[in-house]
Amino acid sequence: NTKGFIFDLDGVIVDTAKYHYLSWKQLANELGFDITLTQNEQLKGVSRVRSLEIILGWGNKTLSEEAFEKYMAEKNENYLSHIAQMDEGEILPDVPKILNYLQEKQQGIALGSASKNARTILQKVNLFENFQAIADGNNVSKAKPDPEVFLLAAKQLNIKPSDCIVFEDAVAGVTAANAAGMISIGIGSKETLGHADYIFNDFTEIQTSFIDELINR
Ligand code: G16
Ligand code: MG
Repeated sequence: NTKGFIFDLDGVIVDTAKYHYLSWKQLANELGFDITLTQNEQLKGVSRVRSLEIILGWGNKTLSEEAFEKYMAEKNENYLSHIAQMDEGEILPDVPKILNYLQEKQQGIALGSASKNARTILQKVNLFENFQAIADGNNVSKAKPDPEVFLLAAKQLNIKPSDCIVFEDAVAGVTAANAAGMISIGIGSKETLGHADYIFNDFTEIQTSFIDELINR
């Protein structure tokens, strides 16, 4: 019995949301306004382009196409300076335990992330070798909540979507997994991820017996 287990990156494997936040906040400050942590929730799982559009809306700013590109590049440069400092210590609790268990059970393991920096981050935290397939912001044209990134991950694994399980922390990501016809597992709070098939606060709450159930269903 082989299932495809697809992991989102930011908020599921590592907490890079805090670095995205610092970089977007700096950019907003340059433009003369601020971003709150509550607002930041709405940027989770959202593409870089869409994030800047949303932020400009909050600040009531419009930019020329040229300036928009410049700010996107600047934000990414700033973000990459944080990423450069990352190591294995930033992997979220019990993620390696679950990845190792899935490998032991010979299951398909893929990444399904909106980030264009996904490969770099996996390498920094030394998890690159754990993934058989990587679908990220470089391979898709439609961002979550569109299911494209997860359908691509399933295709790369050569496992049909209905045999795939997605771990997601973002509202848009759970919606995307559901739209792909996959089992969605929300990592976070019941308040925000109520549309997921299962919800856990983090991987420490996920028992291997639950993984077995998913494999055998
Ligand atoms: C992540 C983050 C988003 C970020 C997006 C694009 O998605 O959650 O906040 O805007 O990637 O990242 P980048 O600017 O590195 O291309 P995910 O899908 O891994 O949660
Ligand atoms: Mg995420």
